[in-house]
Parts: sequence; structure tokens; C-alpha cells
Amino acid sequence: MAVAHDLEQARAELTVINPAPFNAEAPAEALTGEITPTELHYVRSNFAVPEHEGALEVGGAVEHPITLTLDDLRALPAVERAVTLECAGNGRLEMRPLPTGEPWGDYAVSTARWTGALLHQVLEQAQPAPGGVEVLFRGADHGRYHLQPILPETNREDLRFERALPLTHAADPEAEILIAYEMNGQPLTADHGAPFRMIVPHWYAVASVKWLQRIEVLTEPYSGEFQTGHYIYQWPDRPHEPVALMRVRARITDPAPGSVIAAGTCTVRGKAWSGSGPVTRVEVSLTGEGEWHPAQLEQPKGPYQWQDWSFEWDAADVGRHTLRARATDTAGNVQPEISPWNRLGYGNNAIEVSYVDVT
Ligand SMILES: Nc1nc2c(c(=O)[nH]1)N[C@H]1C(S)=C(S)[C@@H](COP(=O)(O)O)O[C@H]1N2
Ligand SMILES: [Mo]
Repeated sequence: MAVAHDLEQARAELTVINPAPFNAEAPAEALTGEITPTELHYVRSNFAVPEHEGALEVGGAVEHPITLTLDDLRALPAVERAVTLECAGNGRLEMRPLPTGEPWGDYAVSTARWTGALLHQVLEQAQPAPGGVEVLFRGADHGRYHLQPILPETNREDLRFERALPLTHAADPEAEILIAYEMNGQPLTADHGAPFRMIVPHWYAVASVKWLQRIEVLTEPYSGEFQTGHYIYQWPDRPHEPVALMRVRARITDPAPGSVIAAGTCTVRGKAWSGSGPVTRVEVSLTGEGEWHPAQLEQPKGPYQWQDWSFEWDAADVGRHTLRARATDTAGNVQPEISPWNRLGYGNNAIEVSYVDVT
């Protein structure tokens, strides 16, 4: 009972997309700050919150299989990073025709401060064998899958959440992949993966396996529902591709969508992020068409978190205005007017439109 009550309280301020398994967006106001408070951070889970025994096994193709506890992880050097997590399905609701899957609006994105041990140090303890190619991460969650499986061999009645990364990426110290046990300075909550979870910076958050139970080095590439079934861009006109890095995106946070403001100067503010390195340019359009004006873009406060931008708008004309913001990242990726449609509705980074009334 106590657990149910705690969960209910932890979830009270979110916008529910699906009550069971619990999936919910952040409220729009939560995105104005640098860090999203834990109780406002979006939640995406494919199964109910599981029991976790508190042990993390590291095995498979390794020289020294090990089992770690929370204390063992805490004994390793702790690294704290602010990381923007975005669900690959964020913005699905805007896609036409509407793809199947959770009907996410635009707020399945948040930024928290995560603290944990570095994955590459844990892998070094276990010593991957020479034949290792991928690393599989298994969550403790499993059960009946609420979506229609894509792979014919998937057992829908008892499926487990598992995802793999290339060993080269998992073992790369510069990737700074965390096995996190704290979120915003507190132990992880049940919805966010207690007692520990992966945090994979720059990747769509599906890679950040919650309730981490086992790490397994594989000598063959992994195939599974959450890797080669779902979380694949099924393009109508070109080969399928796995979902990996977050696509470049800007968001207007102020004035809030649908605001009524007095005529005069108005500071338009927002966030911008990309999994392909820092955002290098944000432009604002006030006509619903082209005519892009450069916004003031802040330097990143850290390597994996969204950036702030602002724009002084001379809001002199009374009436309804369309505000749009468009981001470009250091790799030269620019947000499209319409994001290319794919059957499962991932990676929608189309330029968002916000309407504001000037009186
Ligand atoms: N074990 C497990 N890990 C998981 C998932 C899951 O269903 N089970 N969902 C993934 C997806 S799709 C997302 S978007 C993020 C969401 O993390 P959050 O709930 O902390 O925001 O967790 C990822 N890790
Ligand atoms: Mo996701």
C-alpha cells in the first residue's frame, strides 16, 4: 500500500499518456528551467515497475564475471552529468498519417542531473573477451507487452526489456555512459529505474535501460523486440535504420503556448538540443513562413544537456501570431518543416509552431 501511495504521489504532476504501464509527459512549464525536477520528468515504461533484487551481474563473453551491489557501484568514482533524455516517440502525435505506438505529444523530453559509476570502468573489471562485439543490458521489468510486437518470434505474453550497444561504444571512456544510482541528488525513484539504470548521453532514451539487472558481453549482434523490432526507422522509401542519436530540435518555452500578452517587447525563450553535438544556431520566425531571424544562443552548460536561447520580439501588432524556432547543430543538421514519416513514428523533429495572442 505504501509503495502504491508513493508512486501515486510521484506521478501526480505529470500528463498521463497511458496509466498502465505508466507513461506520462512533463508539463510544459517543467521545461523552462535548466534541470527538470524529478517529479516533473517524463516517464516511459514498457512494463509495470518491477521488483529488483539489488544485484547487477556482469557476464557473457568476459574473463571475470562479477556481481555488483549498489554499494559496489558507489565505491567506484562517482560522475555527475546533466543529461537531456528524449523518447524516440516524442512528437509522434504530430505525424500524419498517425503511426501506431504511444501517442506522445511534444513533452517526452526532460533534463536531470544523473550520478553514477562509469560503464567502461565496470566493463574493465569484468574484462570483455576478445570475441565480444556488443553489450546487452537487461532490465528487471518484463510481462505482457502492451503494443503489437514487430518480430514474429517475440513472446508477447512474457517479454523482457533488453537493449544492446556496440562494445566499442560501451567501453569508450569518452562516451561517459553511466550506471546511475542518483537523479537530481536523490536515490533513483521507482519510475526512473531504481536502484540503478543506464544513462547513455546523446542517444534517444530507449538506450538508457532502467532497473538494470544484467550486463552481458555478446559475440554476435543482438536481435530483439526493443532493438530490431521496435525502435527502427521503417522508412517507406529507403532501408530501415536503427534509432540512435537524438535529432536536433528547438522548443519555445516562453511565452507559453497559447499565451495572451500585452503589445510591446517580448523576450521569447526556449531550449535546443541534439545528439550530434552542440546546437550552433537557433533562428526564430514570426510569420509562419521563412524569414528567419537569429536568436541569442547560450553556450552549452555541459556536453549532454539542452541549451538556452532567447530572442527579443517587438510584439507591436495586435492579433494572433505564429512563433517558430529552428535549430541547427554542429554536424550541420537542421530541423525540417515536416519530419520524414516512418511507420513507427520515431524521431519527429519538425519545427514546432506556437501561437500567441497580442492584445
Ligand atoms: N528497463 C527499461 N528501461 C527503459 C524502458 C523500459 O521500458 N524498461 N524504456 C526506455 C525508454 S523508451 C525511454 S524513453 C526511457 C525513459 O526514461 P524515464 O522514464 O526515466 O524518463 O527509458 C528507457 N529505459
Ligand atoms: Mo522512449
